[in-house]
Formats: sequence, structure tokens, C-alpha cells
Amino acid sequence: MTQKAVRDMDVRRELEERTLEAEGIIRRFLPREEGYQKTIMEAMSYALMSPGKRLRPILMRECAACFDQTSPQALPFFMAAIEMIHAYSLVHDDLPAMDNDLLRRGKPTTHARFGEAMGVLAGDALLNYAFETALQSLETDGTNPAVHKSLILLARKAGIYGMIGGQVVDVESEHIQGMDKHRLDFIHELKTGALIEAAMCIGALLGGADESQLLTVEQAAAKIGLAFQIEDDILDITGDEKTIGKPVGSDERNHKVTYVTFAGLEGARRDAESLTREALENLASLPRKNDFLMELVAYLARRNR
Ligand code: GRG
Repeated sequence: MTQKAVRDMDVRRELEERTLEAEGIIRRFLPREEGYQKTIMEAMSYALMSPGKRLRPILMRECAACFDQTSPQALPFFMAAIEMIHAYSLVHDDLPAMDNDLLRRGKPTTHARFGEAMGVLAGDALLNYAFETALQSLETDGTNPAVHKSLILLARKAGIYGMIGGQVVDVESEHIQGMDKHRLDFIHELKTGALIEAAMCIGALLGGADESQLLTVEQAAAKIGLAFQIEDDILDITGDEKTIGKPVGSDERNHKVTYVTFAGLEGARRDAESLTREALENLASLPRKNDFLMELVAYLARRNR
């Protein structure tokens, strides 16, 4: 076995453990499936607990561990909340009005399983419940300014200046001629990057990062988010388990403009690698060296090699 294969296996094993831990935390905050609202609660659990990597809560926790972790008690609320926001975005992204996908994470999408109206409502409910969950952190750590800053950051990065903003420009871009690289970068930065930035910055804030350390983490996260999206675009062409639910190369066949359209396959790979290298340099400058975080970031950038 090559050295790279051994390293990949180690990261995957460690990642599996962290994924289970994150799922344990998320499950604690799930609403009980009962009463007249049972169906929506089932749909929320279905969307949230179907097998995903839980990267955002894991990145959050690992970023907190790069600091002196001044408020670990608020962390689980935000870990669960960010995954709820991610899950809602996937549910809505799969709806007929958006990507119209029938499979996600190897299973029927939420609207395919529960119907379109329930798909819309389950997404709405997960978004609302995410903030209900994050706001509960005030009850345990309400005097901590880092908690207040984290709540504002979460709202902003998930909203019109973040993920939703990126999705809006993406949807509108389907109807315009001549997508340019600047617009595509803007879409990626917001649609994919904003939630990764929120995850890592909230982790840093709750770990006790100061303003300049927070900026360093935000810069690293932006690079990781873009590298992650580039890898996703590469996977859409080369095919992998991540494309489950989408025909291999479908974006290319549908003439959807992706990062690969501008940079070519090799250029895209090179860009993802250099973004990752820069992000690792940023992370290496934080007070505590977090080997797993560094390994994870490097692994994400080479997951289709
Ligand atoms: C509907 C407001 C709204 C936003 C949708 C997340 C998103 C924005 C769209 C999904 C489409 C897409 C390919 C986005 C790129 C980001 C990405 C690769 C998401 C998938 O994240 P993973 O790989 O998924 O972490 P799992 O299933 O592991 O959680």
C-alpha cells in the first residue's frame, strides 16, 4: 500500500469517528416525532440524519480546538444548527423548482419521499429550528460575547450576504448568456464557501480567537470552501460516490458552466491544490496545532485523486 493510501485510510477512519460523534450531538436536538406535526418532524429527521459527512460541524469543532476553547458549552448548539442549515439547503436545492433531483446521499430526496409541499416545509422548518437551537446557547452561555458574535455570523453567512445570496445568483445565471469567471467565483464563494466560513469562524470564536485570528480562519475557510467546490466540479466530470443521484458528468452534458469550464481539469486540480496549501499555512499559524484538522483539509482536496 502506498503512503498516500495509508494516510487516506487513517483520515477516513478518524473522520468516521468524528462523523458519529457529530451525529450524536445533532440527534440530541431533534424534535420528538409526535402530535399533529409528526409528518414534518419525520421529514426533518429524514433530511438531517440521512448519511452525510457532517463536515461543517466537524470543521467547527476542530477550529475551536485550535484555540484555548473558552466556551465549549455553546459548541454543540452551533454544531447542530449549522448541520440543520446545511440539510435545509440540500432539501430546497433538490426541489423541482431548483435542481429537481430525486436522489441525495443514495436515498430518495426529501420531497421525493414526503411530497413537494412537505419538502418545502421541512426545509423551512429546519432553517427555523436551526436558529431555535443556536439561540438556546444563550441559556447556557448568554454573557459570552463570542456567543452573540457567533449568532450574528451564522445568520449573516446563511442569508442574502452568504449562502442564499450565492444560490440566487446561481439560479439567475442559468438564464443569462456568457457566465464569466468573476461571477462564478462569486457564486462559489457564497453558495458553498459561506457556510464553511460560518462553521470555521464560529468554532474559532467559541474557542476564543481574537479579531486577527478570526480573520486568518475566515481566509483559510474561504480557500477551503473554494477548493471543496472545485473538487465537487471535478467529481461531476470524473464521477465518484459523491455524484450519487446525478448522472456522471451531468453538469458538463447540461452545459452548466463550472470551474472546470474556465480552468480545465488539470488547471482546476492545480488551483484546488494551491488553495489548500495556502489554507494549511493559515491554519498552521493558529495557537494550537490541530493535526486532524490539517489532515482533513488536505484529504478533502485530494479525495478524487
Ligand atoms: C437552497 C438556499 C439554498 C441553497 C443551496 C448547498 C447548496 C445551496 C446547494 C447544493 C448544491 C451543491 C453541489 C453545492 C455545493 C456544495 C456542496 C458540495 C454541497 C454538498 O456538501 P457535502 O459534500 O454533503 O458536505 P453531505 O451530503 O456530505 O452533507
